[in-house]
Amino acid sequence: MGRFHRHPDGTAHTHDRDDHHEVRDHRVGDHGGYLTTGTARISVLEDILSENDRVAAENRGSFDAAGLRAVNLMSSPGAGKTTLLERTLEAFGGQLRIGILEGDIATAIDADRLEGHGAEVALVNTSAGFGGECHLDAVMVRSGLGRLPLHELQLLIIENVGNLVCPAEFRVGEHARAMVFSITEGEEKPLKYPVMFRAADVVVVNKVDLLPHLDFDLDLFLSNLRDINPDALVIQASARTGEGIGEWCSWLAGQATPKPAA
Ligand SMILES: Nc1nc2c(ncn2[C@@H]2O[C@H](COP(=O)(O)OP(=O)(O)O)[C@@H](O)[C@H]2O)c(=O)[nH]1
Ligand SMILES: [Mg+2]
Repeated sequence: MGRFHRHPDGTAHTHDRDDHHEVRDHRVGDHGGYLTTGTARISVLEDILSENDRVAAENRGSFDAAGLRAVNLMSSPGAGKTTLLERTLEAFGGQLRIGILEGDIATAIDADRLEGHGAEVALVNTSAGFGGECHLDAVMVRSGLGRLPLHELQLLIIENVGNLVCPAEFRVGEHARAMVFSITEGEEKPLKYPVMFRAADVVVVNKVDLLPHLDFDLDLFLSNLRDINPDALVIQASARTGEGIGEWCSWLAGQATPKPAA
C-alpha cells in the first residue's frame, strides 16, 4: 500500500522528508481515518493485506448479522457504474431494499446522482482521511457502514473507486464481486488487467449501444475474458438503452437476502 516504511526491527513510521516514495501518501492527503498520523511510531502490522482481510471479515460479520448481502462493484473510471446503478434502482422501483456505499476519491457527484432513487446512500471519499487512495479497502468501507441502516437492507452495493487495478486487491467483506467493462476500453483489457477480470463473479459489458460506432471486436473480447475467467457470468448491457438491465437485476436479486416487507 506504500503507506508505511518498514524497518528490519519490525517497527514502521511515515516519512517527513521526501526521501522515499512512501512520502507520496504522506503529502497527498489526510490519513486521519487510519489513525496513523505524522511521525508517530506504530507497531508494524505483520501484513497490511492480512490486516485488511481481518477488517473485511468483521465487515462480513456485520453484513451477516444484519441479514444482508454485499456486492463490490468495480471498473475503470467512466465504464458506467453509476449510470448502471441509476438504471438498476429505477428498475427495482423500491421492490428491493438497497443500500449504496459510494466510493470516490473526491466529491459527492455520484452520491448526489443516486439520491432520490429509493436507495439509502452513504459516501466515502478517500481524500477525507484515507490519503486519496485509488480503491476502497475494508477500513474505508467500515467507516461508511454506520451511516446506513444495515438491518433494513437486503442488498448493499459498494461502488468502488474507478480503477482497473487496485480495487480488486482489497477484500472489503463483500459476498460477490461485479465489474463493469465498457466496450470503449478495448478488447485486450482482460489480458492486461487479469486480476480484476479474474476476481469478478459477473462482468457487465456496458455501452453495447456504441457497437455500431466502434471497431470493437466483441468476440475477441469475450475470448480474452474467457481465457482469464472462464466462470464469470457475462451480461451485455447498455445503461443508456436499458439492454441487459433485466438480466443484471435478476443476478442482483439473486444475491440479495430475502426479507419480509418492513
Ligand atoms: N453510450 C453510453 N454511454 C454510457 C453508458 N453507460 C454510461 N455511459 C456514459 O459514460 C459516462 C461515465 O458513466 P458513469 O456512470 O459516470 O461511470 P463510472 O465512472 O463508472 O461511474 C457518462 O457520460 C455516462 O452517461 C452506456 O451504456 N452507453
Ligand atoms: Mg461512478
